[in-house]
Amino acid sequence: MTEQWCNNIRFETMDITKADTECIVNAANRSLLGGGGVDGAIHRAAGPELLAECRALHGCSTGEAKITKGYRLNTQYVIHTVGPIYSGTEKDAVLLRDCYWNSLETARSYGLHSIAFPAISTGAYGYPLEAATEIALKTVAAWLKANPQYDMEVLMACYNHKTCEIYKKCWEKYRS
Ligand code: AR6
Repeated sequence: MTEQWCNNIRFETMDITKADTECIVNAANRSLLGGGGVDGAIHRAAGPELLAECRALHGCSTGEAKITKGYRLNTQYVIHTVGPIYSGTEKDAVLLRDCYWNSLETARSYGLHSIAFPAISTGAYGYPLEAATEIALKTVAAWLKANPQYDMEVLMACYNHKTCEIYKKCWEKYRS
């Protein structure tokens, strides 16, 4: 680990719809037509134009990412990714890793330099928070390390204090 990518990642207890990053990531479902949790909050805040653009995307496979504009959000773009529904198999971790990696790749392909993530799959999809956090942080760190020439700031938008504490604890463990 180098200082470089340590400085590019931060954690905040916040509602991701208030993030001021160039793009935010939505923990969507495969239809991309909205839902509850963070998906519902993003669609409510962005307004109906977001759903209209999502309709034209014809869904998204688990682990993949698709981008739309941000409409009434502060952010320019929303990257929609679909986390795995937790099943307790090894495939879960691979698919969750793909969500983070492919979202970062999408952001880079649009020339974006800041991104906010929610804790993908840890709500309705039932992924245990500690295990999901470890994958999130390791994947983001690996991506930043693999792209040293590309400036990317990553915000982990933790919906509540407990989530934020788990992220910070996991980060400290990973750093040492
Ligand atoms: N800002 C940041 N984090 C949030 C917010 C918010 N406004 N709201 C919830 N969270 P979930 P999933 C956290 O269920 O598990 C939807 O119906 C929440 O505390 O939103 O990937 C989709 O349409 C949790 O830690 O997403 C899918 O059908 C995390 O976001 C399904 O849920 C993810 O919880 C996706 O399930």
